[in-house]
Amino acid sequence: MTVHIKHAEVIILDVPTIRPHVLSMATMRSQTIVLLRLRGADGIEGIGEGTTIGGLSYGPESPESIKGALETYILPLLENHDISQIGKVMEHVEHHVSGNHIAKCALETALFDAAGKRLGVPVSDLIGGGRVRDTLPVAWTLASGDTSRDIAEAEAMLEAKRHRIFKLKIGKRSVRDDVRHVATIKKALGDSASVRVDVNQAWNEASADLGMALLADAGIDLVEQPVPRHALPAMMRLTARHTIPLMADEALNGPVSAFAVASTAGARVFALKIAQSGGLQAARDVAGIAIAAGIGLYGGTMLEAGVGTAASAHVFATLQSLEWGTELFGPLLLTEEILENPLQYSEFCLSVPTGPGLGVSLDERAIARFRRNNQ
Ligand code: MUC
Ligand code: MG
Repeated sequence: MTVHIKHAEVIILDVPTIRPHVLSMATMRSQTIVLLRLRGADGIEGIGEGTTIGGLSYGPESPESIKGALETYILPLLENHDISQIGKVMEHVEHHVSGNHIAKCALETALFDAAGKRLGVPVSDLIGGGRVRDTLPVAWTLASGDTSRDIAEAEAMLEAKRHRIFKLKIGKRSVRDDVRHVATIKKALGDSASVRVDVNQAWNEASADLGMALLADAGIDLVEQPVPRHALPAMMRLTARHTIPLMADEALNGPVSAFAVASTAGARVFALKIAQSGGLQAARDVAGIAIAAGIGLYGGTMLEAGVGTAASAHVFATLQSLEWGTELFGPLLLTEEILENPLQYSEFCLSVPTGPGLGVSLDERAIARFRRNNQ
């Protein structure tokens, strides 16, 4: 059956965070979520999310550009197309729109959600060979900007059995000050937790050399994107010089960049993100390159709310190897839930939803409450 679009709407929500989230390039006090609601002529609605971090400070797309790209360029391309044919639609969009990976991810998520609902199966059944796991280990980011507050937060998470992997955001202070902060936290938590850092591109190669050596001595397990995204030669040299694994994040923007990093041995681990990759299928292609190259996988986030988090979970559930776990905690950083039934976190893991499509539905009252004025 051919399905045409009946109605499409792009909504921007601003939802406060439970505490300031301090990254090297921005301090978040709220998260801006872009939702796409796509209704077909068969009455089935697919929902997608395209979310970034810190306005334009993380990457080249902003919430406003994601909304604009969808409304002005991408959605008009779908007119007269059969939106149940996800591969064909995405190929058509790719042909006419370059870049804009987060906007494309929002679209593909909505198409997969609708397709799953139409077929009565979860999105994970439509990707790769289907799911190989029902739960995903979830890390928590300690980024309050204060060492003792971070330790108290981590201890509470361990006690509640919510997280035992902690990612620390560094790169704002001097390398030695940052390492002191990280080492103090690792010492307090001991072997009960895996402690990792994300530098969000803040170091040059010399700082990264110093930082990685000191972090390895402090018992840290992983260093994420220490140098700028385009510094592939530096990533290659750092990976070769240090036993502490370097994880690529911002350097990965879909399969072509993943191949560039893999073929230059620029990382030992990939942070896999559906938004940064340009969609669910592209993320799976990035994972395929990592697996072929012997690179470890970690399920990353753009701190999406429930929709994007569920979409990521469906993809990550299909991966045979996910040895570094995931960081799908986005909804837990927000003061309010936007789903009717929140995603379930227990025993240090997220349960991958089992209902048709993404297996989530929006809480309309929350959407009305957090919707940006005039959007
Ligand atoms: C990033 O750079 O990985 C993921 C977790 C978090 O706290 O920030 C993000 C973005
Ligand atoms: Mg990162």
